[in-house]
Amino acid sequence: MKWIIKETGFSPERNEDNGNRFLIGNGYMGVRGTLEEFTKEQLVAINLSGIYDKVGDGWREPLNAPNALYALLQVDGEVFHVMEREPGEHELRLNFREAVLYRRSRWETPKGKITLETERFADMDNPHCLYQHYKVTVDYECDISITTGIDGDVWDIYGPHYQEYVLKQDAEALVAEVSIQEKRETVWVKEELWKSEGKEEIIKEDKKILRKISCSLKAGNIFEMTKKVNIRTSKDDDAPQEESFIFDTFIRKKEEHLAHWGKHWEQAMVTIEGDEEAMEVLNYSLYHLYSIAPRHSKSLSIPARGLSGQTYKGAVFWDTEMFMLPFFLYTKPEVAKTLLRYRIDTLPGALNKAKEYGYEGAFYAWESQEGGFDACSDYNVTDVFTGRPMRTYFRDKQIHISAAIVYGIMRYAEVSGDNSIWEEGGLETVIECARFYYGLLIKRVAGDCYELRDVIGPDEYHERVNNNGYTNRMAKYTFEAACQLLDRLEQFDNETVRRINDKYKVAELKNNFFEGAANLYLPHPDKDGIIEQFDGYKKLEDVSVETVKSRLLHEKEYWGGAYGVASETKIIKQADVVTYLTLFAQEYSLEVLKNNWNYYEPRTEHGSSLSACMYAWLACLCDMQDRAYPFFMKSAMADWKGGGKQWAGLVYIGGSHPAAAGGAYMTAIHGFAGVSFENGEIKVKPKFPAHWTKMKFSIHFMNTVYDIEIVKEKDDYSVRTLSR
Ligand code: IFM
Repeated sequence: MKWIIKETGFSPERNEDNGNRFLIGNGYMGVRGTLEEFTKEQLVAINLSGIYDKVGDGWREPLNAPNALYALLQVDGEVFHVMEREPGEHELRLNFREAVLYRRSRWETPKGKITLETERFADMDNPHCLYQHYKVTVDYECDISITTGIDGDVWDIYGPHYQEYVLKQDAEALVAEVSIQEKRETVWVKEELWKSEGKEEIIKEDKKILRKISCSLKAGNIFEMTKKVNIRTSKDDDAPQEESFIFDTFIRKKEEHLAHWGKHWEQAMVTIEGDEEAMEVLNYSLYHLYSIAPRHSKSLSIPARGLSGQTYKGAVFWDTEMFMLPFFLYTKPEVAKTLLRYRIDTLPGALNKAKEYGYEGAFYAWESQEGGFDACSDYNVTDVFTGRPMRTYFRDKQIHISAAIVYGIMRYAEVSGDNSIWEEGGLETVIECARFYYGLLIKRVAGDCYELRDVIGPDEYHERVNNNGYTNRMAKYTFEAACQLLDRLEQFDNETVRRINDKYKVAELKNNFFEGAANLYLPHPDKDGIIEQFDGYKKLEDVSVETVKSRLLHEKEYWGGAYGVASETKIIKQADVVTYLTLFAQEYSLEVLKNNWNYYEPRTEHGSSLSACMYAWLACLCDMQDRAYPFFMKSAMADWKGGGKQWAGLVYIGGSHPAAAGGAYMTAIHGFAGVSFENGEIKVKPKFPAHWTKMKFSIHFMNTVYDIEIVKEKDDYSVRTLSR
């Protein structure tokens, strides 16, 4: 495998996608794969994890740090900026084994050639640091200058967030200290630079502090500079690591960085023989996940668009627990725990949200920011026709979010065997989520079962529906999980038992949850084996995705909500019943699984990047690997290819797609490799696509690392599972 994603030739229309495709990061920050001379117009962003700000009536969103990687080249007084002077040769190349982004641009001038080569990486050992190498080669005698330093005029969607700028030169370093509005937090950026030669002039502008480095080069000469960028915020509580930045720091840091990633891949790489392309795009997906993993914190999660910008308000959705978690759980369980601790620590936010609606228990934020604050607005989409906010019900009605957190915690305990999660508040989290669903159960006078009415399932195009199968089954799962934990309460440590007994009437809760689980209505397969997505779905207009699309009056029009083109039809946004059946496949016959896949797939727009992987995984469970494969590839290529949906109405939703990356991993491990965990054991029942001959990967299970190798010979598989 080459471990390379590259783009050859410069096309300005690719700038936006390339920002996502060539992203580097270390969990503390994500650096969009934009070019050195770019500014906010080309969506440059050093997106910071876990720090948010709100300006006026705008949406609260995460911060982009001042950009200290900025550098603009001039030769003999003329600007060499790709947008103004197209390079004859241009290549962006991300080596995702190394996690280093390389750029090479060459301009031909009447006098000769100018070549610019850069590389950058985000330090994996010190999450505050970024490194950059910048090299100019000329083949004729000329004067060059590089204007470089800190560009504090950052890209914001709902900014500007920085209120006060303190820009200074401190010893040799340039420093920008910017204070943000909402809570008067501060972001500091320090740029230290080593250069091969040249004189320097400091330029201070409103929001920028730059140095213009000038020198004369002879034909064949090279100018080089390396940079260390240090970013801290007032939220950081770790001690700064003071280290002088000298000539060979970049080289040494790069070696350490490569060693770190080398170790990571020993654990995380998935080898696929017989399909180089699939192996490449899958591991590229894993690169994205690891680049945004919050390893520097004990309690932090991953936003739906990773660290690629401020889209979706930098908020955490169910994407993390349902799609990204397995990768971390099987390869870096400590990161999985960090993600779940974020949910446990934001339980107070979920309890408050429930109270706000007059509910019991924990209603987690649909779009979670710091402290579990729900960033989801009641008007979350802007209408393309009127420019007005549209009332949407994601925040109020997407109640399946709380069950996703329970699902994540249960999976963590089951796979890691780490019971400390219960002592740390996992138990209360599950109980409060179960209390939430219990309080929402509705029983009709004449009926004999409980219902969950007025909800939104994973398919967001149909709002305020009754008895969404996925939601009901996940609520039942939550009751079952809570019952199971309360049943074995006495096995937990004394302190946990005491805490729970002090807080709750355990016997009563057990009764309630048992009753909830036993009586909650679940839609049964009809005579054709189809599970109705929600009450009344079958009566909706049965048209094709293309027909619905043809009814759009505007390309950015939102398909769902009260007047959306899909709302009165059977066309759904993303896997819904299919997600339900994937997670609970063992409860249904193969025929039911297949019938639903065949029924819902043509009715699914796949308008969310979360959709394809569920179709892929369920297809594997239905022994339809050939049908699974294109969906798997779609999921794994969400960022490799780019071109995903950019707009929901007039709201920008572009960025990277970590849930699709995690979904591709789940499909590979659970679908094609057929891994499951039963009674404390790993079971492997492979179902390869026709051309795959071998898979190799490692999995953490119950505190042990297992190396799994599956070889396909003719129609037979041999499986070798070795514990390390
Ligand atoms: O969580 C998803 C949701 O299911 C569909 N809309 C986008 C969200 C963030 O990825």
